[in-house]
Amino acid sequence: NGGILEKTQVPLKPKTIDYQKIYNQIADILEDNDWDDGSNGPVFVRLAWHAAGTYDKVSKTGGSNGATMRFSPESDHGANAGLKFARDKLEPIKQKNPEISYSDLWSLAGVTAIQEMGGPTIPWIPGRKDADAATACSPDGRLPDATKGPSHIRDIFYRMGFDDREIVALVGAHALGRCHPDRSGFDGPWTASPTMFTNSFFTELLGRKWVEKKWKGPKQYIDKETGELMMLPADMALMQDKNFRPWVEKYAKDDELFFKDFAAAFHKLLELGIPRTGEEKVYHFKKTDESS
Ligand code: ZEM
Repeated sequence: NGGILEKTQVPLKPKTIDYQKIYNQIADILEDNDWDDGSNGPVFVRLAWHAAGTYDKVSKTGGSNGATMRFSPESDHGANAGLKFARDKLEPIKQKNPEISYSDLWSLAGVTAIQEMGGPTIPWIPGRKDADAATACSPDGRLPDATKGPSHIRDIFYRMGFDDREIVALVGAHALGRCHPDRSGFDGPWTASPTMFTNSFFTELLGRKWVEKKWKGPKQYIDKETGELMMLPADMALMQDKNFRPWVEKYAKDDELFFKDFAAAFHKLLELGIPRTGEEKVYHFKKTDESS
């Protein structure tokens, strides 16, 4: 046929996005923070988690698809207090890379932060689509309440489809960051190295004596020795519950096991509610200190 193809027959090449490049750009702004222990990493992890942790496996609603936290009322849910800071920090990266959805960007920011702070490689799959209106917002009350105990924690995480082992692994992310009185009302970091992803949440939880903090704020614990570290009632529940506690002990002893379980559970969290065929390319990003 002379090799002539009608223009319309030329298959449209889907625009490929260089996600490693966007990962590197996020890595570049992680330390663009001169107050919060010097890192945006922890709040990026919290953003990715709160975007995804609204999933309900029965109604198949919620989850990171849609990036509905951009809209009121979800942006104003008490649990999401302070996350505007993280969304605004990521906005210049969205402007530079308009082809990535907000929902992919937020989940990628969580993965980048964990890896760059020394955590495990988290397999990541793109393809989340942004919702265009607030009608898709998740209802309030789907994220865990820090003042509550084991049965509440199980209600919340079983609704997403996690088991006890995965719950304990996920909360190990509290090695990172801190509580802010103007966000959650609680105060202080869980560990002495809040910008390093380690198993120290578990070693601190088991290794210190925790006493109730005497203050006007919400009930929380501080370590008796220095008073500088904290635990939420929900964190203490992991140590007190007979089915959670064995995992706390295992992760405190074995950081490799924790890294492996955390990577799998965090990947699963970011996939909740995303339509997949099973044919998608899975990305494993290079940490910036390995890519040069
Ligand atoms: Zn958190 N988390 N979280 N969490 N979280 C806070 C901060 C951070 C709970 C919770 O109430 C709170 C998971 C599970 C649970 C992070 C990651 C993950 C804060 C403090 C509270 C109150 C917010 C503030 O004041 O800034 C409860 C009750 C949980 C389950 C029982 C899971 C799962 C996470 C990720 C996998 C991170 C990284 C932070 C630190 C944020 C920052 O800005 O430093």
